[in-house]
Amino acid sequence: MNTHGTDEKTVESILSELKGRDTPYECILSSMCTYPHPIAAKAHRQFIEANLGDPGLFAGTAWIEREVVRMLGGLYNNPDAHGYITTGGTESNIQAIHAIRNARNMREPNIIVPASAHFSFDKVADILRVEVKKADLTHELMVDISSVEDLIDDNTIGIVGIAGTTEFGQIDPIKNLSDLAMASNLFLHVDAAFGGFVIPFLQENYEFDFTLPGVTSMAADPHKMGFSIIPAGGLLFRDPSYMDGLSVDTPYLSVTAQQTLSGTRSGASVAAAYAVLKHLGREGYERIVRRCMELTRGLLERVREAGIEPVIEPVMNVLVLDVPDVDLVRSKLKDRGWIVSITRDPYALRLVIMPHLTHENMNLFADDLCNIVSHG
Ligand code: 0PR
Repeated sequence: MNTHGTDEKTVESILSELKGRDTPYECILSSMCTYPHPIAAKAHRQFIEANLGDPGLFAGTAWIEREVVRMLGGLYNNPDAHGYITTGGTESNIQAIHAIRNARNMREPNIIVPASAHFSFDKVADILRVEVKKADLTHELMVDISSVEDLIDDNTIGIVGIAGTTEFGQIDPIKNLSDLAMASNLFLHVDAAFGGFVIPFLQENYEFDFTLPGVTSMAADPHKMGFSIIPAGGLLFRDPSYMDGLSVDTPYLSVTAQQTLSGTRSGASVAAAYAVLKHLGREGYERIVRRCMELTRGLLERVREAGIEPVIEPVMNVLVLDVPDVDLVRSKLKDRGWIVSITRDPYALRLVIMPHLTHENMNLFADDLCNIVSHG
């Protein structure tokens, strides 16, 4: 650290120079995050100092968090859901399995996740010392129920379904997983970190939430398609007993127990999530999702004309394309300013069509992609 302070103007100019090195979202087709809604940014600024680690000091912010949990519970058909706003899908997944593990108290517990599960479940295995078994996928890239069934043994405490897989945007058969969980007396966690703010607003209906009696917890992130500010993840449990199992005593705080992973945590993120949920309402999110789906389908139509096919018909705003020589195409797209991603199995080009993308830049992108694939 420098001995003497630096004047404000200089600090600001250093920051602007560094900000200029970041990639603007308009070129990014690889991310599940986006520019936050302006109302979220305003609320964030307003609550910048609020610490939900000591909620008795911030009664208004603590009320907001309960209200966001209530709104999410309503969205996922369980007005009695309990939970809190985490730092994102990773923390939600860790805490969901943490709660399940504590509830079952077994010596060598295991859970079963789809092979398509996000890498946060590898962190779950490492941190919680729960074995994470990976179930096979069908050729539609959904979890294969019979593979999940085969993996269940006496030490299995829970299973996981993904509603909106990271790589393909596919939705696992959550209804079948719920039936299986009920029949086998297992917990079922639904990772809807991405899909939670897409699926309820699609024209098609998918059963993926607390309507299904086997679903015991869910992750759904405001900082992805929720249009809010990083970090903000939603973690919901069917009832309060799961949160109780995460409790530690905090005798000298304004509350005497804490169930969260972090101690000090951002009230600003929670206020931002509240502001954007309240402001957009279901109709607002429907509009955003409809637009992302139109862009996704429009792009698919364009690339199909050039003979490029998707690996699966897109279910949500994630489009995975089967192109020859994925790495070369990816690097040539990068030369033209586009950042795209890949999937592992099959190895293909992955595009996430987030709200920051427009018809104009999708057209430019389609021109570049078709051109690269046709002419190299
Ligand atoms: N569950 C699912 C289904 C996810 O897709 C993700 C992240 C997580 C859990 C973990 O969420 P957090 O990253 O909030 O802890 N999915 C994206 C991914 O790993 C996250 C992401 C976002 C990556 C923006 C890159 C990026 O630029 O691909």
